[in-house]
Amino acid sequence: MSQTKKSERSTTGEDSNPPGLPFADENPIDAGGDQVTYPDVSSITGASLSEIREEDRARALKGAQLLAKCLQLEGVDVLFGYPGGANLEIFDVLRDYGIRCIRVEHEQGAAHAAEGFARATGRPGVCLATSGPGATNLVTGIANANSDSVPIVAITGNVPSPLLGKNAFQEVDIVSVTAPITKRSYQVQRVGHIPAVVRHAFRLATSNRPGPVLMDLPKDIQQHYPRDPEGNYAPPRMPAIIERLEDPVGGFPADQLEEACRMIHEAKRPVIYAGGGVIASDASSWLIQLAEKLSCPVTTTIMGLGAFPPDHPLALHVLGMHGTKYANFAINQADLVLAIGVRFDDRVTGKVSEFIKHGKIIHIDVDRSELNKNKRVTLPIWADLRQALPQLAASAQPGECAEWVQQCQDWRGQWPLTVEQVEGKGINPQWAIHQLSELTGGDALVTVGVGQHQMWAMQHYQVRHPRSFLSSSGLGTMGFGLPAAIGAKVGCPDRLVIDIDGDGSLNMTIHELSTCHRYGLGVKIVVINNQWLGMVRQWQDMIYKGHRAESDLSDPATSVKRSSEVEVYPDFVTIAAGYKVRAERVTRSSDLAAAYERMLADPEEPYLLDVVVSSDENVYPMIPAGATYKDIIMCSDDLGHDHDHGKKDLIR
Ligand SMILES: Cc1ncc(C[n+]2csc(CCOP(=O)(O)OP(=O)(O)O)c2C)c(N)n1
Ligand SMILES: [Mg+2]
Repeated sequence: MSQTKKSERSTTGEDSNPPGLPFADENPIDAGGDQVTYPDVSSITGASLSEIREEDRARALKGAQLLAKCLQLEGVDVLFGYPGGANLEIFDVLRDYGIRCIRVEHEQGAAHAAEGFARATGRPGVCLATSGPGATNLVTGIANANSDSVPIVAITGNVPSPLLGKNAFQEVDIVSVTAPITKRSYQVQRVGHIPAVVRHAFRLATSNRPGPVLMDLPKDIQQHYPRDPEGNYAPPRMPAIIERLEDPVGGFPADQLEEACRMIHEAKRPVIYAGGGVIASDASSWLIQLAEKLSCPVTTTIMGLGAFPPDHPLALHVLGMHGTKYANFAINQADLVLAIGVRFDDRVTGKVSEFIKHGKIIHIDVDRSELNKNKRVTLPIWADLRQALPQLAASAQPGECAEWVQQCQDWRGQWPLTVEQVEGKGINPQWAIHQLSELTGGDALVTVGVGQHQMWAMQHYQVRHPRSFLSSSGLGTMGFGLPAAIGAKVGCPDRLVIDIDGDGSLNMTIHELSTCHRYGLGVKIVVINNQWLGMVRQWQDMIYKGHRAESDLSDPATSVKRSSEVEVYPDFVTIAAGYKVRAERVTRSSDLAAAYERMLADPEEPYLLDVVVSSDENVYPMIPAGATYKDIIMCSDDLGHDHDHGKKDLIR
């Protein structure tokens, strides 16, 4: 995310508001009709209870309570966290404010769970960690939320203010660490600032292009009570009234709407390229209306999966490195591309100068800095999709594109994504995912790890609803799947949530099985177990002459590897048993359907199904990094043999 980022840090002992933090409650407040006059927040300091006038003590709230109250006012009723010395004050009071904490097993899981919650529900997710290692364990999840524009609020405790900057026990300057990977990172300097910081954090996380915000509370801030110079208890207004940090982005400027409509009407080969922005702004139904009105084929990014129905006659499915051949051909042969809520990621474009080389591009995005960033476009439009798509759907008129639609449909028929299960052979991983898609009717909320299984899930799980395919797309974080599924299940308890994971990826956060058990979260985990860091193995085979350095996950002590009755390693079924999560392994294709049925039988029960698949499958289609759609590799035969290089030379 390339929005302006700032960190708001206090220096120890500094008494003023952090610069640039517009606390509107410095002035007497129109308290929205509650007739109470609140003190000037800059005159509120924090002090221990004994320093507050005796008669005020019974009703006085300390910093941790003010925080919990403010979270409650933001509508937070659940968060994901892990306790430690620097946040115990907060843990101590959460329940009093109706806030449930899902205690994960590692703080990375808390951040991913907050992401899963946010992406599944559309509401901001909250995670809470202690100082030092607790805070740094959040960092991967915060970076992940930043890459995928997910609104989360990360709360960290820190050492008491007087110890800041002194390399105190478990002190990390988490505000500086996270400044480049958040929309903003705050450190609360004074008890009276808590309501304004909370309000800012939630507004900023969710406004315009969403993203992560961090707020760091030194321990004394959590422990102290707000008081004025006379020793009166002086609670700041809750919620604070704040100035807006980001101006809302509107719809189309009139002249641009006219220009866009003209371009659309003239186009003979239009394609819509839709991304995560459509899902984040809940604009999928407008996307469908627009596509249908214009008879315009639609391809989505992995972030946009679920924004357009996969069985729609205009659907071209996913584009990019492992997208469909027909989507990649269509977008590159289009004369007009409507790029909606996308960011021209290199995994989509390949060689960017060749991407959509001849077509015009209209790019609509809420983040102005995305426009003309990776790819120069014909008409950049800075607009909120919630307004821009209805405007376009109302005003645009289709051109003459019937032949083009037919062409796209012919391509779809010509180059379908196929799955093949040969009787008696090891389970084909694509087929296993296809079967799951069929069995669940594409209605599940799916999370994934990172690797081949992620790409196969993207290709073969027919996602039918927005907010239903949660993938670490921008950062590619192995270990995302299980904690994200936990967050999604907490947010959407009535939905079927399935983590389609890789054996390597799951290993990174498998301890969160305990969270599933502890809180009775009926998350289903399907391990596409190929006994490899499969995507690494694929690249090593293609680029490093088959030198499979450190990508084998199987047990070196086992002589028979990766046949259908193998001794797989690690033994996920036994690990799951250790966490008291029911699990089974399936190695034969003929047993898979029944195993899925058993897994899905009880929606309340967490369940791990270890699907041992054939280990040498590769992900195709594949456009090698930095190549173009013409270089697409459809199967291993395309790579040629040693004497004839085929497309091998493209892969570097
Ligand atoms: C935290 C992290 N470390 C390393 C990588 C690099 N990486 C990308 S895919 C992959 C292999 C993943 O293996 P697995 O989860 O078993 O999935 P598979 O490809 O076998 O389906 C690796 C190591 C990564 N994406 N994330
Ligand atoms: Mg694997």
